[in-house]
Amino acid sequence: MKPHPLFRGLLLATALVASAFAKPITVGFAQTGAESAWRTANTNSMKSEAEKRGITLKFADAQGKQENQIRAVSTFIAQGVDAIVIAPIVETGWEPILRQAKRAKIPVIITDRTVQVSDESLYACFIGSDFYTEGKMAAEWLAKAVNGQGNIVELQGTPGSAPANERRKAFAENIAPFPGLKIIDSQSGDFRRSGGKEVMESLLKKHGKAITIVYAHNDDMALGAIQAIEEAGLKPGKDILIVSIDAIKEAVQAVAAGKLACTVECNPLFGPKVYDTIAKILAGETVPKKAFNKDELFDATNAAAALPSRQY
Ligand code: GYE
Repeated sequence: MKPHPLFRGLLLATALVASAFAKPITVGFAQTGAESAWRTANTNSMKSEAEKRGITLKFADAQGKQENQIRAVSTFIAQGVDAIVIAPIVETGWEPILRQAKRAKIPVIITDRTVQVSDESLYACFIGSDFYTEGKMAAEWLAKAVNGQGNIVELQGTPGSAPANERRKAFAENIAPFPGLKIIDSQSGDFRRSGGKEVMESLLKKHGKAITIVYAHNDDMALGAIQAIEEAGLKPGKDILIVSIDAIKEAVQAVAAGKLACTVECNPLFGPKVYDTIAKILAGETVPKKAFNKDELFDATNAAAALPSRQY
């Protein structure tokens, strides 16, 4: 039976009053830094969604240093924020500060990168991508595209970070069945465009034409490597095939232009999901311990068509 219109009006008014009186919340966000276009998109998603929802966001840029992140979390605890969000630069070293947050009864949401802790109750939940699956998708796509043959150089992300660890492991394990595919060198470009370019320059000097494939742990390093390859007088996409991860718009453009062979998506736009989850936790609801975003892959077959709707 439909409720009487008057009753419906009353319900609506009650809901409005309740939301107007709901205490605005404060969230502390310890971000890694601003190393890549992926990171900028992630920061924007967290900031703009907080603004939309009237949430006070205390934002700390750790400039790539874990000690800065730990200090920021410690300040958030002292300020008594309602929830803390961390995008952990590296996987280890988090237990003491997480224990402090737990003692202060402030829920911690780990986003983007996972942590290694002996006690999973030290954080409320994880929201981000499945880095192992991304590395596996890149390896499987590559093995097929090059028929299991080639000399690979790997551009690693930040040492000790979950995406570098997982993307490295997944790729190695999934090219293992192809003895003709070899990783001849592997170095870190720290997820930066400048890092990818510098490392690629030195790898080209060291290995010359032996390199037939580049596997970059993110698009920024792949785009830097493309610059280095072009400056060395070689053709990306022809002389050297490049695969990477993130699917930032510029990389999907490079795929459409034939310079980048494929990019596996890693969606950074999870601000809405983070705040939905915080609202549930603060309301006493249980949330899944780990929630992974669904990611796809862009290559020559779908990059151009995907471009108009890419949001980062
Ligand atoms: O792939 C890279 C960024 O942690 C998933 O960090 C993130 C990675 C992303 O700098 O571009």
